[in-house]
Amino acid sequence: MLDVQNIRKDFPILNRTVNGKPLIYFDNAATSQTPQQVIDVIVDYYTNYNANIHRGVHSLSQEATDAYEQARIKIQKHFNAKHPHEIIYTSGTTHSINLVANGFSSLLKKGDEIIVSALEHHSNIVPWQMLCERTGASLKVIPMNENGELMLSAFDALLNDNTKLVFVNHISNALGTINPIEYIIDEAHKVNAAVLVDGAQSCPHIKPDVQALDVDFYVCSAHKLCGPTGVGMLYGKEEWLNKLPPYQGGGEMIAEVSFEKTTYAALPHKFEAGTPNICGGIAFGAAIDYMNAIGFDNIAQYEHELLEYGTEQLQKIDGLKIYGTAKEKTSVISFNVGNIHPYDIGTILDKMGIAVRTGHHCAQPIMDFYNIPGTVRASFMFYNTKEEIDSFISALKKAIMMLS
Ligand code: 7TS
Repeated sequence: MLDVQNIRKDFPILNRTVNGKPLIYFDNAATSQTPQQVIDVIVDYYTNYNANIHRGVHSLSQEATDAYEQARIKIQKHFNAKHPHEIIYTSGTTHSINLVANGFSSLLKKGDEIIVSALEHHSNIVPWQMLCERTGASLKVIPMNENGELMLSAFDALLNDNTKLVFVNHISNALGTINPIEYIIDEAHKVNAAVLVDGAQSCPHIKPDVQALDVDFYVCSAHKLCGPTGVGMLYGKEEWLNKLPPYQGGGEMIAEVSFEKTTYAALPHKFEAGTPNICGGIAFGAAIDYMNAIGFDNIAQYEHELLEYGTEQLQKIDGLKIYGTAKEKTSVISFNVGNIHPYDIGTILDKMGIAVRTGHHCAQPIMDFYNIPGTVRASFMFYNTKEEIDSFISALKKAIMMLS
C-alpha cells in the first residue's frame, strides 16, 4: 500500500500556504505537482551538464545527449513500445496531436472519414477539424450518454470502409470517464482505420502497454505525471511514423541539406527539429521513475478510494449535481451546486487555500451536452488525502452559504 504521509514529504509545494491557509491542491487534471526527486534532476542538469545535444564532441554535450537518450529509453520501456525511436519527444499532448494531424494531410482525401468522441478536449477536436478543412475529409462524432459514457453501438454504426482515423481520449479530463479503448482500437482496426489515443489524463493513473493495446499512436504530457511542463511524447508504430512526413523543418531533422534537395533524418530525429527541451526530456524520465517506484497499481487503488470518498461526501450536499457518473472513472469529480456559477465557488475556495478548476475545461461540447456553462472540477492525485477532502467539503459548504 501507499504511504501517503511519506509521499507528501516529496512535494515541497504542498507545505505552502495560499491566502493564509494550507494549500489543498485539487487541480491535478490541469497539471500535477513536482516531487523533489524531479526538481533535483532539473537543478542538476542546469548546475552540471547543460549543453546542446547530438552535436558536440565535448563532454558536456555528450553527457546531456546520453541523459536525454536514456530518458527516451525509460519512456519507451514505461509504455512498452517496441523501439526507442518510436518515442518522439514533443512539447506535450497538443503538439503530439498536431504532429499526427499534419502528417495525415497528405494521406487523406475527400470522402474519407475521421471519428472523434464527444468526450474530447479541444486539442483533440480542433486539429482534426483543421485537417478536414485541408483534405475534404469529414468528421464524425461518437455520442455520449447522460452518465458521460461513450455509446459504443453508435460507434459501431459510424465505422465503415471510409473511416481512416479514430481519435479518442483514454480518460476524459472534464468527467473522468475511462473509455473502452481496447474495444475502440479492435473495432477500428477491422476497417483498417488508424487509432490515436490521447493519454493526457490517463498517464498519471494507468500504465498503458502500447503493444498489447496494438494502438497506432499514443500521446501524453509529462506535466500530468509529476514531470515538468513543455515536454511530452508521441508514441507511433514505426510503420506509421515512417509513412508520415516531417512536421517542422530545421536543424537535427535532416540527413543532408542542399539548395536543390534535402533528405530527412531517420526516426526519431525526423520529427525533432531544432533544440529540444533537453532538461525537460531528462526530467520526464525521472518523473516516470518516481511514479513507477510508487507503483501504478498502488496509485490506482488509493486514488479510487479518494474518488469514492469524495463522491460520497459531495453527494450529501443539497442541490449538488455530479456530472460524469460512468462506471469506469478516475479521480475527477465535476459538479455544480444549484444555479451558483462555478467561477464563484472556485474563487471562494481559493480564498480558503483550495485549488480547483472551474469553467468548461476545454471541453465545450460536453458542457453543451449538459446545457451548462461549466463545472467546478476537483481532481485528486496519490498525494491527496481524505483529510483534505474533509476540509474541502466544509469550505464548499461555507461557499454555498455565502452564495445562496
Ligand atoms: N487532452 C486531454 C484529455 C487533456 O486533459 C489535456 C489538458 C490536453 C489534451 C492538452 O494537454 P497539453 O499538455 O498539451 O496542454 N487538460 C487540461 C485540463 O483538463 N485542464 O487544464 C489542462
